[in-house]
This record gives sequence, C-alpha cells and structure tokens, in this order.
Amino acid sequence: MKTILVLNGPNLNLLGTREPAVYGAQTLADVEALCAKACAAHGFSLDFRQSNHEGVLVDAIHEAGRAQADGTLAGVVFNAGAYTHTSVALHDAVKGSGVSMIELHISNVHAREAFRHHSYLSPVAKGVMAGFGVQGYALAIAALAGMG
Ligand code: CA2
Repeated sequence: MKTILVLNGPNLNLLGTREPAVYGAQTLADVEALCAKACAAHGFSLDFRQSNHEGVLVDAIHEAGRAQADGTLAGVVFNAGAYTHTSVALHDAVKGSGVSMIELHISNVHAREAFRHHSYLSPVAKGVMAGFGVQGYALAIAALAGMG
C-alpha cells in the first residue's frame, strides 16, 4: 500500500482557533481525520505532518521524493501556508526531489490580498486546489489517486 504525504506549513496548527470566516471551524486534527478517511477510500495510507519551519518542510519534501522513487509514496498534498508566496527554497525542493505535488489552499487565495496571488509552488505542482475549504484536502487526495 502506497502512502500519501499531507504536509502543512506555518500557522496551520492554529486552524479552528481563529479566523473561522476564512479557514472554517475545523481543527488540524479534524483535517487529519478527513485525510485518513479519504486515503483509506482510495487504498492509501496517510502520513500527515505540520511544521512552522521552512527547513523542516524542505527536508520532508526531499524525503518524499526518495520515497516516491522507491515506490512507497504516491505523492504529496502540500499546503505551504505563507511560504507559498515567499519560498524559492520550497520551489527548488519540489523541483529537485521530483516528487508529485498538489498545491493546496483552504481559502481562495486569488480572491484575497494581492500578495497571496503569486505562488512559488504552482510552477512545480501537478495541480492546484484553492478555495474549497478543508474538503479540498479530500479532493486533492482523490486527484493524486487518479494520477495512478
Ligand atoms: O488558504 C490557505 O490554506 C493558505 O495556505 C493559508 C495560509 C495563508 O498564508 C495562505 O495565503 C493561504 C495561512 C495559514 C494560517 O492559518 C491560520 C488558521 C487559523 C488562524 C490563523 C491562521
């Protein structure tokens, strides 16, 4: 059984505690449960992580690239949070690792401030999911499953 890595970046540990109008009321633990259900439905196991540290996210992407090359990982659903809009390092990590990555945002970043409209990750993503709330995680898992 292959694994899907769901990787969450800075401040996503605060989900459900503030800004419910933007991000909804569900916590990151709720998101993990939703992802576990979606992975099970598609015959994958789940590796669910969150870090507030850019280098930890870079290391996780490298590890994912090696696991995909070994045939044990199907790909990554990546909500890089604000690093989406700032991080050349994460762009390079995804590109250099060769991992299949779906970029995910809970909110519709294109309907928000201009600084959220640019993503360093979109050019190296297989696809981009934004604005579907936390249900987007399940949709992104289904999309990775469909990529075979
Ligand atoms: O919409 C998304 O998923 C984002 O990736 C979330 C990031 C934001 O910087 C991106 O532009 C869009 C922010 C995550 C912070 O989440 C919080 C949740 C609750 C309370 C405070 C922050």
